[in-house]
Amino acid sequence: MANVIVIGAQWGDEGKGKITDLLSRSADVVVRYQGGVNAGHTIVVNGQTFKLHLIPSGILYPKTECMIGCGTVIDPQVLIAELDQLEALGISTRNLLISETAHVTMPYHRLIDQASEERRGNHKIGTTGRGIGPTYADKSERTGIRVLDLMNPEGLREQLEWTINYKNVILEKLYNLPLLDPKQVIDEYLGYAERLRPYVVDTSLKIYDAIQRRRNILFEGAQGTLLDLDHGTYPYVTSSNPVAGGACVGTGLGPTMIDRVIGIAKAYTTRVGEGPFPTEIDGEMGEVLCTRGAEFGTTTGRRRRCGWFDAVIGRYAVRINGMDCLAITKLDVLDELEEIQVCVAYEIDGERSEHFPSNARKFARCRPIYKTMPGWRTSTSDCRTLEELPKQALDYLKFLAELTEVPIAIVSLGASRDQTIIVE
Ligand code: 2SA
Ligand code: MG
Repeated sequence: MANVIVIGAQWGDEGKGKITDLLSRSADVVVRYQGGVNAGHTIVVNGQTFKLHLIPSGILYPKTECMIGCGTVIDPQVLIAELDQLEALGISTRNLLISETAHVTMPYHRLIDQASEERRGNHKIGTTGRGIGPTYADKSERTGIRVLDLMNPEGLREQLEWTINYKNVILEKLYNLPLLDPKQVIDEYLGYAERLRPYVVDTSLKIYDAIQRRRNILFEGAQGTLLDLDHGTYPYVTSSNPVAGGACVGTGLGPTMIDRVIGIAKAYTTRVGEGPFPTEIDGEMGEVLCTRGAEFGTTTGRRRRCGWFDAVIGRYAVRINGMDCLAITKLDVLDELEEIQVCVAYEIDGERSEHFPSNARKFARCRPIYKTMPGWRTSTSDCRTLEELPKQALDYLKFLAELTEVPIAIVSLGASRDQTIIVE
């Protein structure tokens, strides 16, 4: 197993939760390296559904250490609710560690995220409204509050007094919003600090230590490649780096210590929020995928836009992440279709291109060139080996592997752990 990064190869919601949960079985340590409570993983174990936003799903395994790395942003209120939820279900959170240098989402981040989206009107990003962008903006602007600041009550009082007065000017003058009461926010966050204190450490040191002890580490990406701040469909992206490279920066680990990168892609494509999406399906077929695939956000409940598999994006994700193999999820959602389209290339301004354009304006003009594949029209959800799959389904997978130029290592055919084919 060694040190593996799991990333989303599309626009998020590829089913990373289930695959990381599966791989967590052989991992000693599971680490989140970017994003915050905009992520949402749904895991079904023995018929029980868990929704986690910040805590790695590895927490469900009693011996797995789980870390929230320095590249994440932490909303303590949500994190504590997750801890409470797990503990209420009898799941120990003793193995959780939180980076002391991760940044903290504050009430003004959520307010500014929502207000700025409203202000953008037609230019809105379609964010999750969880304050993610403003938290990362403060990190870059160097006005952020870090976990280690929370752990120092005296310093925090002074720091927050200054910061909240500064943010109040923005809230009032720019967005016409009521002012925050510094004392109230300080008291609230001091309370959170005490609840979180036992978990806070230098996670980079812990990860390095685990590597020296030859532990298997799983780096769990949130969102997906096309939502990457640098490599995604900017400005319709999130404010962090979900790509594999982000795992090094977001944990404090050198690239020579990574052994393998696994990309997760749905057998079709979905996207939440605004921004171009060449293979998006309008009308009835989009509705069919949305309903059969239960395509609603874990975090916000928003309906996901649905489209066909896009191999141009697949190849791009393979390149940007240095991907070794793919896990294809939700193949069963296509079970009843008579025909399935796969985007093999784009037409851009009258010319055929096999490559994802880094220019976002160009990307918005891309028209998909499809190859039509026959459907299989039988249920695949009980298949446990490739041989058990209908021929058309196997051909479909082979075609995806050929187009993306990486082998398919895992096929997922439903939400539960056992609805999976591991390709030997
Ligand atoms: P943000 O809130 O600043 O990160 O939003 C910026 C863009 O990133 C997209 N985004 C996501 N897209 C898919 N899944 C995400 N996580 C949740 C989930 C989404 C949900 O796992 O289901 O519940 O709605 C996620 N997080 C961010 C977002 O839609 C914007 O396009
Ligand atoms: Mg998700």
